[in-house]
Amino acid sequence: MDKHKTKASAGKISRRTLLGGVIAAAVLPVNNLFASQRSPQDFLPLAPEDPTKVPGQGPSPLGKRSPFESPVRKPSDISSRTPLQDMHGTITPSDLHFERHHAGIPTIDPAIHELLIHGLVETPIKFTLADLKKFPSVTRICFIECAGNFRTGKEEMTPQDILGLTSQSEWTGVMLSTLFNEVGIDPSAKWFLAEGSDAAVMTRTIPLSKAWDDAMVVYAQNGEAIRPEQGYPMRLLLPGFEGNMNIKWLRRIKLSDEPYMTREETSKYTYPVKDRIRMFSFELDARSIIIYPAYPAKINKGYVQIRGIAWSGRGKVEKVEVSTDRGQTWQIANLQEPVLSKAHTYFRYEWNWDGDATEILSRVTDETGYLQPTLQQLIEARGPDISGYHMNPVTAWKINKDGTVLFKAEPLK
Ligand SMILES: Nc1nc2c(c(=O)[nH]1)N[C@H]1C(S)=C(S)[C@@H](COP(=O)(O)O)O[C@H]1N2
Ligand SMILES: [Mo]
Repeated sequence: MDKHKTKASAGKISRRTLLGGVIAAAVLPVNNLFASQRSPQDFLPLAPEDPTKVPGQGPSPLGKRSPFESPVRKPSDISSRTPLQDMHGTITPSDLHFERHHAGIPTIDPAIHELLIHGLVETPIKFTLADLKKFPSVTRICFIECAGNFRTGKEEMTPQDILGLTSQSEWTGVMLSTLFNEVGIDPSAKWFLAEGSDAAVMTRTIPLSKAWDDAMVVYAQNGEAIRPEQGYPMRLLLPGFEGNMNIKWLRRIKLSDEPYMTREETSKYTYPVKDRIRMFSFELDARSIIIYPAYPAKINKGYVQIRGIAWSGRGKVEKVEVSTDRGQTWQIANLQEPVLSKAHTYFRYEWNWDGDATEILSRVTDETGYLQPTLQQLIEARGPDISGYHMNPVTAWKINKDGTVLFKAEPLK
């Protein structure tokens, strides 16, 4: 009796165990088949040895990255930085666009959001998102960059750490001039105030000339609605101007005959103004950075493709030069076409590394003839008033004999 019972329960247990095993195998056939390939600290799903033998995942409503790729922004409490070192082109994937905001990301219902344009106008008008979409739309590619985009201080810094507050998208919306023609601008108007609807209620005054030139109110980014981080449902886009002026979650524009000198314009915390004169232009100066090889990459003797991005807030990149001998001699890098105005431009330079320790650098000249300065030149030009804003120095990477790469972290003073 006892024996029989034991046999029966043993049988049951083994059937259940078998069943469990079958279910597990059905759910995770790839894992079970190739479990031996898994390295202990590797959390990636396992790839079959021969993908032609295992049917893949079917269609899904939303795509995602390969599990083997994980580019990420680097967040702090006030911003998150774009992984420039992972960019193989000039459009920043929308979910990797840097973000900088002063009071978090508001949740805005596009059905009730309105943009009011008033002040020195003939007819003040409130525009809903649907109203904006009725106007002729325009699409352009340009970068947005924070005027405080530069960090130095230690050798173990990536392009993301040094310069990750710049990103590029394809933006779609309405020319601001179209909206200004709609409301009718008073001839005495010279400036306009732009205000966001986040808890920071960010405001900046912008010269009216920018509206007649290339300013836009955009509602789409890289082919879809603008991301909440970038100002959903609408933001001001001022190609080439300080990121700070590109007001997100835009709710109000007020035309005036003089600048408002808002906190964002006057406080030392943001953009130093002396005797009501700004220390910097609204446009961001030309700059460039090598994104490969860069810390923490390791290179081998022989062929290395140096890659980087260059841009200017004043127009097109005219040329990028690369030095592989600590800045003694400079060679012309290849620019990826098309080179667009006020846009990140990809450059490449084919290098044959002889295995000796050296430093590699890039410098850009824009179409105005402006040449990217060295940190020393910036410090000399600005003197003791040097601040963290509009810092666009030539940056260098140190190549060690063992192929490791470190940032040449020059001190600011
Ligand atoms: N309403 C609003 N607009 C804003 C800000 C903000 O805090 N609130 N930050 C500004 C700053 S300092 C920068 S650099 C850019 C950053 O744009 P992004 O987050 O889309 O990259 O938005 C600007 N526009
Ligand atoms: Mo900024």
